[in-house]
Amino acid sequence: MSDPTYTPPKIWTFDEENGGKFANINRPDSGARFEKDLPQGKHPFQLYSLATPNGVKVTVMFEELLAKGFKDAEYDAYLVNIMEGDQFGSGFVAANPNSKIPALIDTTTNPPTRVFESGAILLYLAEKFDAFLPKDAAGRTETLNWLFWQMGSAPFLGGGFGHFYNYAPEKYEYPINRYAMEVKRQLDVLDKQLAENQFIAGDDYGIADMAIWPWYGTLVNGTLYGAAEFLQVHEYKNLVRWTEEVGSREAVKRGRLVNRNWGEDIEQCPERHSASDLDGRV
Ligand SMILES: N[C@@H](CCC(=O)N[C@@H](CS)C(=O)NCC(=O)O)C(=O)O
Repeated sequence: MSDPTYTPPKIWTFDEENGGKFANINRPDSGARFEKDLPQGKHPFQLYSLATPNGVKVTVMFEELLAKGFKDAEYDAYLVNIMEGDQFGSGFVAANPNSKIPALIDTTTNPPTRVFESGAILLYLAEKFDAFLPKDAAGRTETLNWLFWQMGSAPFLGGGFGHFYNYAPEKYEYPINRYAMEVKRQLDVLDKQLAENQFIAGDDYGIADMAIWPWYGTLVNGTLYGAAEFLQVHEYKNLVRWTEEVGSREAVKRGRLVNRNWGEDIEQCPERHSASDLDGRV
């Protein structure tokens, strides 16, 4: 497996054995693998997701909107078990042709609107409710700078560092070094930004914080990949301060539990159809 003399063949071919932990779901093609409609509840928004960092961004946004008093932000959240391949059912693929959680259907439009990619979902909801996104051009642009920074940067943290440090079948020095360096560089970018600003995009908490916290906040608080010591995250003092401040928000605590089907019983809320589904868990 870790043959240092490996020479790529002239043409790459698919070998299921090379998929590691994700061998049963990864394939080099896209599209539906089986027929299955998505369930649908009674609320305006239907979310199909899982409590991974990309999923949590959206459930935190919904909980923040509800906490702010937007009653029309009620949502049904259904569990998509990506390790069992739920994302390849025909209904899910119709909602997101990229077969990745989170996927959202806004049933208040005619026809219903599908929204996929967590950053697009945050922006869609922020615009729809006119919340968590500054109205002035400069503030809005700065928020979008950081929202898109997250979308471009987190794959190096997740698909790069997290994959090789945590999931790969063996530890390989070259990729772990490469991605640890890049992730530390990213942590330094955030730390410097947070030295000058209370929140990521300035004085106000918003969708940039919601996008970045589930990845970088959980890395810093030690709940992502168990890599806090390896990356010496305590050195990023401003990032630690922000991680604690954002993590202590009630809506963040609630959002983290939605579509979660692991951990202690009290931390699990695989489906959410009403606020009371989370009561007593936070
Ligand atoms: N850029 C996408 C990434 C979504 C993503 O990678 N989702 C993962 C879980 S965190 C997934 O659904 N993986 C299933 C698969 O790759 O088959 C977003 O932000 O929405």
